[in-house]
Amino acid sequence: RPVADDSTHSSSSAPHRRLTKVSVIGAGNVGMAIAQTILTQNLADEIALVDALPDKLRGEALDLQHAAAFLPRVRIVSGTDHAVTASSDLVVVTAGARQNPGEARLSLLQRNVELFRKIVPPVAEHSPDALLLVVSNPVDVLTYVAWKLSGFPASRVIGSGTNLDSSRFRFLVAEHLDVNAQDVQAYMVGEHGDSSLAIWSTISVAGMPAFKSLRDSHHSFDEAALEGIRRAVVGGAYEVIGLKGYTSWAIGYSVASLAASLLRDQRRVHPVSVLASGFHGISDGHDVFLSLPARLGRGGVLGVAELDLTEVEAAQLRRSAKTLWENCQLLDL
Ligand code: 6V0
Repeated sequence: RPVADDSTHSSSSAPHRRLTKVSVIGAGNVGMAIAQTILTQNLADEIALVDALPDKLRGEALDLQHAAAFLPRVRIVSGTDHAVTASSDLVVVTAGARQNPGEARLSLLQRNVELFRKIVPPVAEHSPDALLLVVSNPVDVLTYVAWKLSGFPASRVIGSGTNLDSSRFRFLVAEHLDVNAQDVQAYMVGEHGDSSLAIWSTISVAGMPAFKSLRDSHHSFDEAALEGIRRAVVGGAYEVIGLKGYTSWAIGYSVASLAASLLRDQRRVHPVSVLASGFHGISDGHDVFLSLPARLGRGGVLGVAELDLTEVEAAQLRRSAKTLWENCQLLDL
């Protein structure tokens, strides 16, 4: 791929912009929503798709290519071999085994570990400088697995974590207050899913800390409303899966927003799954990944913000970290 030239060029040999390549592993509902959002937001010059099912993969790739007349010029390649991902800047992993009826969570997890064993080492070998973004569930444990299997520094291995939960949180707070969700700051942190933590003190609207004044002045912003919002955030994914069978659009936009911050060095803060040992009293010896607000740029995780948590919130975070760490210890890695 062309690399930016030095400054000695003439006008007839203008330097090429370095091309950006994003690979998506797993061309299922989630992988394709991510690919199409990245495509329409013009975040990549080349998109590589990998799946284990060759016909479905070729169908998805062709379907996207047929939209070429309506989109920025993007090269779309696909293959069952990870060689198509070579020299990626960002690799998004969405491949995952589905839970069999009656199957224990740990057994599903171990099957996904076996899947990651086939995916992560070749991906890391083909793109040794890439950023690795894990979306497959359980995302926090699988981000740890991807970190171990890739040999990458922790700053380049990120789980999509509670970025999506936080977006649902912002949407529900915005609905409640009748404002635009883009003006609402509100973080969910911790484990993605059932035990994720809503940090009420982080709510601000248009930069104004909102929680205390809302509680003082807004009679409908009481305990019941808070619990209703938290439960709606946590139950959001189950509701969508119950209604349409899977979730796709929101995770597509959520991951595209992470891709934009990473690839364009935006240094925006996102709640994503990062190596959390040492934060909020999480034991230094426990290498767990869970979501904390992290500043993302071209180098990956550039910094992690220390939240001003209450003791109850910090204790909840440590409990999640302990459970995640125990799960990681049970894995045959
Ligand atoms: P899906 O539609 O079953 O897609 C999974 C795809 O992975 C399929 O096309 C498979 O063929 C493919 N696949 C299986 N094995 C391999 C392999 N070895 N190499 C390459 N591809 C392979 O599932 P869906 O797209 O709905 O979900 C994917 C994953 O994302 C699941 O683990 C979900 O639980 C997870 N999600 C995570 C979210 C988050 O916020 N982190 C949100 C939504 C879904």
